[in-house]
Amino acid sequence: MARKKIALIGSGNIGGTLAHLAAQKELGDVVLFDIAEGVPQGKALDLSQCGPVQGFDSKITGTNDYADIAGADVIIVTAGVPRKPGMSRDDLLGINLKVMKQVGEGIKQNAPDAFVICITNPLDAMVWALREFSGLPHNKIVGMAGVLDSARFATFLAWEFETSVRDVNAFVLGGHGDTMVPVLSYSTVNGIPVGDLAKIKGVDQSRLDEIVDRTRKGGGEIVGLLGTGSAFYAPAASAISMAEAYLGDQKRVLPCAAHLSGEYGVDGLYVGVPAMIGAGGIESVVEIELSDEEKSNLQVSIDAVKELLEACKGIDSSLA
Ligand code: A3D
Repeated sequence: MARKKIALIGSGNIGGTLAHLAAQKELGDVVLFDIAEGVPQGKALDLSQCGPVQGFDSKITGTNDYADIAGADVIIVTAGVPRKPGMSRDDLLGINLKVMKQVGEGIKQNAPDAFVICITNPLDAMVWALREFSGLPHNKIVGMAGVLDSARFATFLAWEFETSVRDVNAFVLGGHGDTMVPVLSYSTVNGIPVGDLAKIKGVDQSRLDEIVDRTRKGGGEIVGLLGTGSAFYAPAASAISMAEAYLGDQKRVLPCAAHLSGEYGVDGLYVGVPAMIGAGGIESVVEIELSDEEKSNLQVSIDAVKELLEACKGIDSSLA
């Protein structure tokens, strides 16, 4: 059987880490793409030289030509620019929207059968725009945010309860950003609801609220510490778990920005919800019962996503 092909559009911090993880796990051969000349080629060469040390045979190449992504099974998109001081949200939206247009056309022409995972921010709008520009079926394009946000939530809960992260199942819904909805009612430690464990361990509600708040601001905390750039190790690991779910037909239920057509009362938007990923891409969206408070928090998040889409339509009339 031929090796799988993983194309990474954007060879920056996340792109490089994705390439390393994909090669280490031998998910397939890896193509790093970027508009910056030399960067994907240099990273590919460096990463290829990990092979003899780490014992992997994945072939890693770098390119500035979309033709080289032809036949990719999975594409992970991180192309774009981060928000810089003085740049408004709309400025960033305008720049990354143009990037999504180029990337969408590149995918449409060269790898229309791929499963595409978008990471570029603002995530919920960019994944929607990428779908519009590429014309791929909705089930073949998904946004990565929920796996990362849930991992952050799980990390903080494990630290609080002094338990292994492996036993924590934490749940985050909604858009990526301050409006995300960490759902305590579906978060457990080896099946024990977090609320029950908190009572046993004497952790009060205000402490749980602090953990929820830290999760919401998890990306910003890292940006503040790094001084330049944003998180990349955990975002890359999260996207790789989604790629593995697709390539291995694992039928994993993962929180991700999936296209909704009626689920959760939403039509035509990408919103962070639990979805099953298997060989068919996003095979189904799982609609869970939410409390009134969780529902209204999710609605705030959905409204924020809607606002972003309206801004996109104002910038690029072909999306209206
Ligand atoms: P960075 O290291 O700046 O890499 C971005 C790469 O994109 C650079 O190498 C650029 O040269 C390249 N690029 C720019 N324009 C184009 C283009 N038109 N075509 C192809 N490549 C291009 O950033 P990063 O890797 O740290 O982050 C990438 C994106 O992920 C950013 O938008 C971040 O905001 C976003 N991000 C999202 C999450 C989520 O959880 C959703 C988490 C962390 C980062």
